[in-house]
Amino acid sequence: MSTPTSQEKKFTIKDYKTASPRWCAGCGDYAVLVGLRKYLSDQQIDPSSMVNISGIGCSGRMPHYLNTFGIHSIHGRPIPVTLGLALTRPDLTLFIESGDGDAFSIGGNHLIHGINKNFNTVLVILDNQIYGLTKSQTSPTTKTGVLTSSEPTGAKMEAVNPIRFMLGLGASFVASTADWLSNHFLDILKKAHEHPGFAIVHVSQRCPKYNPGAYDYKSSQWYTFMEHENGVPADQKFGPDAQIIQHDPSDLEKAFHFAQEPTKYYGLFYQDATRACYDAVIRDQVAQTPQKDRSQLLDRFEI
Ligand SMILES: Cc1ncc(C[n+]2csc(CCOP(=O)(O)OP(=O)(O)O)c2C)c(N)n1
Ligand code: SF4
Ligand SMILES: [Mg+2]
Repeated sequence: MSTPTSQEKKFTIKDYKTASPRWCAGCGDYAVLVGLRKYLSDQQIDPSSMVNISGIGCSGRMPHYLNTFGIHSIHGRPIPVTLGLALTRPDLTLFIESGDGDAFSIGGNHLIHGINKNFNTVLVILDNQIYGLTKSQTSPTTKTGVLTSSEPTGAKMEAVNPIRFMLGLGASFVASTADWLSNHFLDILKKAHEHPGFAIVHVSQRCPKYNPGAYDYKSSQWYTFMEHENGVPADQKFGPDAQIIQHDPSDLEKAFHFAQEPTKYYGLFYQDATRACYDAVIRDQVAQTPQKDRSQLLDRFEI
């Protein structure tokens, strides 16, 4: 996918804008929204050929602020809603915006099957390590000891490791970035969009209102960029201060290794672009089954 020059651009960032967002001041969701609008304009995605699908949460408001088609669906359910679209409308660009609660709590079941079916979409998970919209309950990624409204004496359990979890489920694409790494976010999004299958972009997202200590976005000592010729470069703005290592995204064992380290890694953990995609498989099957034979497919079953 080559990026159009400014003379070739039909859609400007303004074309992707709608209502003014209603997030708290300093919320990382703003940066993600700006990044998404910039990406769509960079790639000249026709707003009428795109659907943004979300669940419920502060993150779930994202489709309201993008001038594309959008579905603000049910808590935890953006993945099955998107699968329906992927099966029937392969001509559309489908992006999902989900939260840590939406993706790993109530939507955890659907995440298993989205990953397993490997259908074509980009899933952006905005992880602020808290339930933001419902005012500060512990989420699966809340760190031990953080004071939340459901555990006012501090979260008791060890947080779910989202990268390890998704690699363990067999995801064909897992990348990690942060809302304040604007260039890196765009590079990761492009790589995810080019991926044939279920591409997961995990975003460290600031929630100054209910989880201000989750990410120290002012320093870069605690994270490391993973670079590779088949991955994405470190963010140039932060690269000089941050650690950078080489990681081949085809190496699943190393991906697990980095996912488990206490250091936070940003970059492409893993990609396998050779796997079958459920939506394409089903469409092929339908195309190869003559209309007259379709009604007989169930004849061998006693139902
Ligand atoms: C079926 C159902 N259960 C619970 C809720 C209440 N609820 C709304 S958003 C939310 C958590 C959202 O957390 P997260 O996905 O992390 O999003 P954030 O607000 O942090 O972006 C919950 C529990 C709901 N709306 N629907
Ligand atoms: S509660 Fe947190 S995630 Fe929600 S809008 Fe406010 S800062 Fe953003
Ligand atoms: Mg959250």
